[in-house]
Amino acid sequence: MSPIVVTAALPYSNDRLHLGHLRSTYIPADIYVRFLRRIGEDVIFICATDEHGTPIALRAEKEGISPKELTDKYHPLIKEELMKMGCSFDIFSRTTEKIHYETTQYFFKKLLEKNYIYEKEIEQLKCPKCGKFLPDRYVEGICPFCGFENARGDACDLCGRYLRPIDLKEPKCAICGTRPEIVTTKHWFFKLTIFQDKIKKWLEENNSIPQNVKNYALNWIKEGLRDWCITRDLNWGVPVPIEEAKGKVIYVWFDAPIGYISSTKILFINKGKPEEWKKYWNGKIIHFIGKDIIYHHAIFWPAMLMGMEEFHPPDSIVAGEYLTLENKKMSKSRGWYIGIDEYLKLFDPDPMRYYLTSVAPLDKDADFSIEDFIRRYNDELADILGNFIHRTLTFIERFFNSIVPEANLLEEDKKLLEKIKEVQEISSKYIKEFRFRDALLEIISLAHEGNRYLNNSAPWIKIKEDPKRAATCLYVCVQLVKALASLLSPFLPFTSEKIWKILNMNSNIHNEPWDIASQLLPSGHKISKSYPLFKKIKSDEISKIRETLLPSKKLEELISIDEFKKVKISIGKIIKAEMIKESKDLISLKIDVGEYGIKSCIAKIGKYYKPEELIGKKVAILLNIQPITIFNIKSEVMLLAAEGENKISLLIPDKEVPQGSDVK
Ligand code: B3M
Ligand code: ZN
Repeated sequence: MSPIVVTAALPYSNDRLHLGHLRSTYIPADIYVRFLRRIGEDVIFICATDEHGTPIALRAEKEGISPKELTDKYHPLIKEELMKMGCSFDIFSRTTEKIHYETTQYFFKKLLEKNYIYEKEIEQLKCPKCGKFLPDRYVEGICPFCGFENARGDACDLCGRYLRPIDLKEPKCAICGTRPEIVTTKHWFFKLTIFQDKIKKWLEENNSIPQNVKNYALNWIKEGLRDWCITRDLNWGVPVPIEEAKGKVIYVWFDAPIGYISSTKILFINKGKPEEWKKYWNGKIIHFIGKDIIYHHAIFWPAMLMGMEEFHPPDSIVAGEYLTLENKKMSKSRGWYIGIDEYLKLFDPDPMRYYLTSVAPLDKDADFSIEDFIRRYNDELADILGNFIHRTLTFIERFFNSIVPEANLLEEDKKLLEKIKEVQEISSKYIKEFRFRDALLEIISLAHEGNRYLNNSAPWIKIKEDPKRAATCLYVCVQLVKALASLLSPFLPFTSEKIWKILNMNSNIHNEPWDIASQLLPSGHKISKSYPLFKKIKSDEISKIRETLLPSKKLEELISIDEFKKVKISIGKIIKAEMIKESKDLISLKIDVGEYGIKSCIAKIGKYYKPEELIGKKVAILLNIQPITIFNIKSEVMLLAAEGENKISLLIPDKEVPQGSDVK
């Protein structure tokens, strides 16, 4: 049995985490590890906070504190909220540990000795106003690949590509907004290019790397890799361990993944076995990450490991796709997200673990909506799972004095008991394939079947006419309850412990072998008192939940009714529409606004509407706006539209009204 290291991406220690992080990375990783432990694998689960780099330096600078003060503040908060969600790390360390610095410098020196690192004069951005170099996130601008307007100097959030600050179009200093100038300095580069073929081969031949990760990475390789600048002019980070590089630090994306190794070292130093970490890094390595950092884990990191020679590239990289909130992209800066701490004020961890796992497969985007969360909490957790368990156990309490009754199994009973074993096997197969949703649905199907069986067998009626049949039914049901407690343990660890306790099992379910699910509870076993596991959410509680969880947009300034009356909005009919050729997405319109006349209008909707489909539409327009001229065409009115995520929708009256109708 080969030892296994499972890692979860190291969160930057500059902010609290939200549901998106849980969904993409931490819950899947935790499910996987809890499962491996139960099947008896020798696994360690590693995480830490990532404490270097411009995300930290920048935020500290904005708050007027030192980077270390900032990370000291967030490390314990992040650790606590992940632990509260049930993440069962063996260690949650920090990249500011001494061992981490030493390990990172060791990597640098060894790769330098092997000639995989070389130095080169390069052009860099410097802010003339701040007088500072602008590495990575110190610059913002337009992505040269996809045109995304808020790309950062190290990566584009939209297309996921890794960037250099000088690649950005229209760069701006992130601190003061000044346009930076270009200067030359010396930096150190990792020869990524010579690993290109090796990485390609490794990706193509490795069947346990999920397809989404492979596709992204192989596409980037097709575009061609570039050598990678791994030093920065910054005073926060691991110092470059050579004399000529005084004052420079190692790039955060070089040191962060090494954090997986340094944290493993610390784990075993703490256990008093300082050499033991090697055994694990010679075993299987599985990284859980969010999709935005595939490049770093599937390209940079394997190349570093290959270059070191004493390590091998990861065995798998599991990347969770994005989670939207009410169908809009989550964004910390715009305040549109649900923090873990906010969620935990209202609910236990398990309902969220359940929702985030079952909402969509990990390699597909998913959405969190409060309505859906409450519906699934009530319908699936309370009505199906919770109810089945509670009913079974209270019937046993009531009719059989809390003692598991004797059974005379008929064919249908045996069939249902066999189902336990099937689910135990298939869910195990799915978890091994990182198909956590499929596994969970299989397990929950046991509760569905249990409910159906319980309703059909109606032991509360049978207890009078055919008590033996009632006994058999409840015997079968309690076996399902036990199976559920066991099989759910990776997914809903707290609920599973509760059920295990109610079943009056003395052991810790998390230490029991996976196949205990199908070992039958003997007749005569006494159970403890049951209680409802999930309290149903009532409809009058919903608005409070919404208010607590969902950020609401703050209105800056209120206006009076008289001010609003100055605004003239009317309905107009589009009678002419053509693309403005010189532009990418501007459409020139003529709009008939009844008694207000025919108005010209330029609308930036070419990405979403074709000119021909606009003709004849009645739309809302703002009439009394100051006219402007674009491409020599006058625009007298403004087209009103609702703006969604990558979507624009014109406002069209619900009932037929003549053009020129006022909107009030
Ligand atoms: N600190 C977090 C992120 O970019 C980054 C992960 C490091 S994993 C080695 O989301
Ligand atoms: Zn500046």
